[in-house]
Amino acid sequence: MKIGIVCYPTYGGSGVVATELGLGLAKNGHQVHFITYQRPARLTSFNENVFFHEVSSMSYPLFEYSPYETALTSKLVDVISFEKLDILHVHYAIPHAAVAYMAKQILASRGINIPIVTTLHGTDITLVGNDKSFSPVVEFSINNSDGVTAVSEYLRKETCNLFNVDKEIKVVYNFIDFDRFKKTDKEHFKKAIAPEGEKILIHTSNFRKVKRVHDVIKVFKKVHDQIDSKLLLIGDGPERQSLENLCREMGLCEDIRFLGKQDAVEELLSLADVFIIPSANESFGLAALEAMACQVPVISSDVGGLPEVNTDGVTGFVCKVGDTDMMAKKCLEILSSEKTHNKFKQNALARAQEFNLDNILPQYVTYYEDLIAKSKNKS
Ligand code: GMT
Repeated sequence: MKIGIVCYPTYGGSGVVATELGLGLAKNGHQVHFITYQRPARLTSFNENVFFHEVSSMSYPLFEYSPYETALTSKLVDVISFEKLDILHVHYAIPHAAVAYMAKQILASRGINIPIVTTLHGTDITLVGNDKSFSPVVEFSINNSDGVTAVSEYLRKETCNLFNVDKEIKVVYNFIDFDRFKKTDKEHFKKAIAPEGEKILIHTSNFRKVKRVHDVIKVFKKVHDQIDSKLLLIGDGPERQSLENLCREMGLCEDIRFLGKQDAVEELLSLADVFIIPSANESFGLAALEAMACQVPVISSDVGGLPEVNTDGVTGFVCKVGDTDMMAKKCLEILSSEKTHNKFKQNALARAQEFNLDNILPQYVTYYEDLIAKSKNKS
């Protein structure tokens, strides 16, 4: 198949999923065309089946905001007709699903029929998409996509609750590429970070409010009061300064390291003993799955799709949002003995294996094939 993928090229979850999916499809012999404003962050090496089409738009003094949607639509029309793509898969509804709809209409006027798949990732429905400045467009473009997928059962239900949806939404879970995400021996790193054998807690995110990273520090403080430990904070975002201030106020700067955005997250996850994700909302929690694949048990909140990934009492623990006492208690429980810790590590890995790319990728391929067949029958 010739597949077009539209996504945000950033480090964020939806861009990562879109890129890893494209790379997986390319590995399986499909031709994949990424169409976005920058080379996706995880698209780092050459692959003969992968193409990147950069969207650029002209600047003009009249434009206070550059009309990216118009430029992306034009690029889609151009790439789809020239490359003769079979299907277009857009990740994150805003603005991609509406842009895809527009491109489809223009192409139809030229006698080209292409099915569109929209994958909903979370905030495009819950936090942003639900705002009335976007919701009519989101609702329309969901209903006018040929196929719609959501990354968790929670997100599927929430989409149906928040919008008037007349489309069947298929749940296709986020996945993990075990060629990359696996525990590796990084003893020298571990010695540098925790020279006295301290336990290592870890968190990765975009440091937005919804991630509640302050809770991570509060949990760490309670754990640190009981056992020698270090905290690694990976990522960056709007809450960073306020988080650094909290570390100073709590006198924890010696034991908390802000590592910024990292490419080789799996190497740092390999050092960690417990992963903390206390989000106020999370449609899936890919970061938790990546940790589990590296054998790191997870302390998560109980919102959104997190309980679909992290099984309470098995792969870690699921606690109420904001209940940092319970999160710390459960963290200490996991770390209470090597035997208990090992059991959680093995369970985390076993659960992560259920989300292996090799199991999820065929679900997308079959879905594409069905939509292509349906759209051929229509024309
Ligand atoms: O909030 C993020 O982590 C970024 C955001 C995005 O849209 O890029 O992530 C969302 O999509 C990920 C991939 O499907 C999910 O694993 C995240 O749970 C989801 N984030 C939220 O729902 C807050």
